[in-house]
Amino acid sequence: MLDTAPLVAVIMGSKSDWDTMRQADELLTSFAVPHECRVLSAHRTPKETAEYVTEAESRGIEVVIAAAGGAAHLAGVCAAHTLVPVLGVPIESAALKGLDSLLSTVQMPGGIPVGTLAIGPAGARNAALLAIAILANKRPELREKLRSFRAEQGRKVLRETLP
Ligand code: RP5
Repeated sequence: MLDTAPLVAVIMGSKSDWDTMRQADELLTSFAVPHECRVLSAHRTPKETAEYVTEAESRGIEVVIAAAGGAAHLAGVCAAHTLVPVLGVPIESAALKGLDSLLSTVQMPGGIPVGTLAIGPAGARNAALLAIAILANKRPELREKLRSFRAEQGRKVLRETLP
């Protein structure tokens, strides 16, 4: 985590989500995007979650990434309390492999949007990249880093050899 006011808030419903969400943390760190990560639950800490998200914009947060598994209402609850874009990451649950989390996160009734990413680690990585892309709209240096990231990713694919 970087020592400046955070632009991105990464929150997750349980510490058990960290194995997945550390991938978002690592990507944001590699792009030098100031961010903070913490556990907040829509059902276990409803008051603190509402307070945190309500205050996010005034603290300078520009994107909220919210990850949860099972009856994953965290991202929707966050979106209800802020105008800042909320990106939802459905955590892969043990019982239903994250299909429950996906549907709970993606099926927001019209009016309160959540930008939902893929289930699990791919969703965590893409949430970070999408947050970076949102920030990059107004930050040319970040846009250049994103361009380099994509170029290097492509070069890596082209370097692949098969047995
Ligand atoms: C959700 O319940 C969390 O986001 C987590 O994915 C799931 C299980 O939580 P734990 O029982 O592992 O704390 O709230």
